[in-house]
Amino acid sequence: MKSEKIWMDGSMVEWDKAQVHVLTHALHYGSGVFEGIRAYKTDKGPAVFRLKDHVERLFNSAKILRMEIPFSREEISAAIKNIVKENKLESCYIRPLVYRGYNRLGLNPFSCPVKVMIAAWDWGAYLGEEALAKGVRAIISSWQRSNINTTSAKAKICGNYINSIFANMEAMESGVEEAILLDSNGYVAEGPGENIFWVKDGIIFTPPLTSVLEGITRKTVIKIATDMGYELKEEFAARDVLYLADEAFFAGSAAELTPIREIDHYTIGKGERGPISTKLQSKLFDVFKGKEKKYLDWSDFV
Ligand code: PPE
Repeated sequence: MKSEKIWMDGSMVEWDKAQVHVLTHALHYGSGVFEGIRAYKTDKGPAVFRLKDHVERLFNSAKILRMEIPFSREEISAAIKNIVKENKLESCYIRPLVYRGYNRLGLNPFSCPVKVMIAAWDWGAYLGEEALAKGVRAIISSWQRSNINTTSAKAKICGNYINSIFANMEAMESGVEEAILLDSNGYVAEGPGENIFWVKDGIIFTPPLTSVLEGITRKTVIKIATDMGYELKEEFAARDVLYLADEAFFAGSAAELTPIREIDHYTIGKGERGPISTKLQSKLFDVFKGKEKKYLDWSDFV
């Protein structure tokens, strides 16, 4: 994982020189917020998918963590496009991070400067190339999604991801590709870095936003599925609803649309990418790649 330049606080820095002090507040306490965005190769060059929505969520996350970003939305958007251009990437993953830098330690973050960095690199399929076609195996994590009064699910806060990392490590140690977290009431919440959907009798379901990240891919799937004529419901569900689902899939910027073929050793549907997942995935990739006129507003050409 490497490209040439990283944008740091307004300037382009050589990849290897993009470093911070070891007493950076965010390194000790997770006091930062981030985004994960993809740019796709199109006929008209790389296009950043739903840039405006990602930048808006970055500013909302920063607001929740009481950080004033020292750049405007326009400046951050321009920097995101620039980092793709500067690294000559055709398609890539983009990672903006806003974090409390170095001044003094102690929990009070307010004296630490708010720093911003944006990196971009070539990142293939999140859960492996095969995963997109064949689906992944998952387990219900023994770690539960952080309670809504433990941290903010609306904000993509660095520190939140320890919860996700516990779930990820458990999945890795269990020999499966991904975890599914339940919320503190016991209902299905999301993956460590993805929202979750399932299909039963032709209807598509996803949990309400209470304790999960308001995913931009989730929003996209809901819109295109509805436009395709599918019925889509937001519902709290127990784990056994997933076991008996006809299909299930993860959705996220990194994970795109990854089918789930097995959960806790229960085969989901036929144990392969299901028919509705296939249709949605194919449509979604067309939309990502700017091939669907109707949704071209979502593509921001570099
Ligand atoms: N839930 C969580 C907890 C989450 O981290 C993500 C994104 C989503 C849902 C889906 O959101 P969206 O990307 O807006 O559709 N996870 C990011 C980080 C993954 C990582 O491993 O790093 C991502 O997909 O970029």
